[in-house]
Amino acid sequence: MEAAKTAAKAADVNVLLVGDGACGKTKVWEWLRSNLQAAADDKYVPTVMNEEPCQLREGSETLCVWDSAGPDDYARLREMMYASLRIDVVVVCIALRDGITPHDKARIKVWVLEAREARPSARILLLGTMSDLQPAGGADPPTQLSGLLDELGCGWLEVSAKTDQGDRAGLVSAMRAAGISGQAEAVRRAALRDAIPAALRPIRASKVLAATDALFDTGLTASEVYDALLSGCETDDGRQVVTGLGMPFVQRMRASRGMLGAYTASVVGGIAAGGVCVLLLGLLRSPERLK
Ligand SMILES: Nc1nc2c(ncn2[C@@H]2O[C@H](COP(=O)(O)OP(=O)(O)OP(=O)(O)O)[C@@H](O)[C@H]2O)c(=O)[nH]1
Ligand SMILES: [Mg+2]
Repeated sequence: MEAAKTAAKAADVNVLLVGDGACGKTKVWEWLRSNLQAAADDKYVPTVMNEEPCQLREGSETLCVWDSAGPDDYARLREMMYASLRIDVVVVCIALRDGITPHDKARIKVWVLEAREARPSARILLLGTMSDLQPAGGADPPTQLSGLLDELGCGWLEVSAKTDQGDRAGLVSAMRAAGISGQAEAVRRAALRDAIPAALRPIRASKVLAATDALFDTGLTASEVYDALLSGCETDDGRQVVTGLGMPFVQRMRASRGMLGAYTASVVGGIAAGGVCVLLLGLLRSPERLK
């Protein structure tokens, strides 16, 4: 894994291919590195750990594309890859051999959720594989998936590694663009979060309210707003100002990574430490921001 980590560190953009077992990830990976013979070979060898990067150059950037194992049993292995390879872009692969089925839509959501949990800063692309096996007739995949693509904010591309069909250059350029824009967004979010602690001094309810509004207006998620406010509400003598954030926020916390427990603990801990309680009525005023 050390060699893989070194390659990932040197790359400008790291891309991870994910998707169900036998959906064609490894063949896409071979196709991307122009190993057309391996891509066209019908032999199926399930992947467990493929530490070899597919290195590509796009403009002045280098990309590393990493293959992964599809079955659920390998979730922990993928989790490790997301973090240690510093994944910027996740390509969720869906085999088009039966067109797009309701099962495919459910599985896409599962893969997107896994990616967002493991690597919240990564951008996501959806890739239809095995386009040579796509049944004739019926709506095309982007039309069938249009609602889902809007909901997930993902782009769509399709290829056949076996028959060398699909826009390889377009895929590489989409991966690069997604990686670069995701990194810029991560830097912007980190700068915003860092700016909040200073902006809250001295801590007043009106300032906390204004900071909350400003953070939501810039598109940070509820948990990022929460983290920024809590770090900004630490007083110089180490006491935490308790932020009573309103029910919509708490509900959102429950949905996002079990943060309700952390929230409750900080409220209780803050009260025990003699902190000041600030009730953020602004969040009750506009719960639609929490969606
Ligand atoms: N017809 C056709 N078959 C394909 C294509 N891509 C992959 N296959 C076949 O599908 C099977 C699985 O492909 P893999 O690329 O190994 O699948 P995978 O997603 O890497 O599977 P895991 O490593 O188990 O997660 C192989 O038998 C491939 O030959 C394609 O574009 N067209
Ligand atoms: Mg594989």
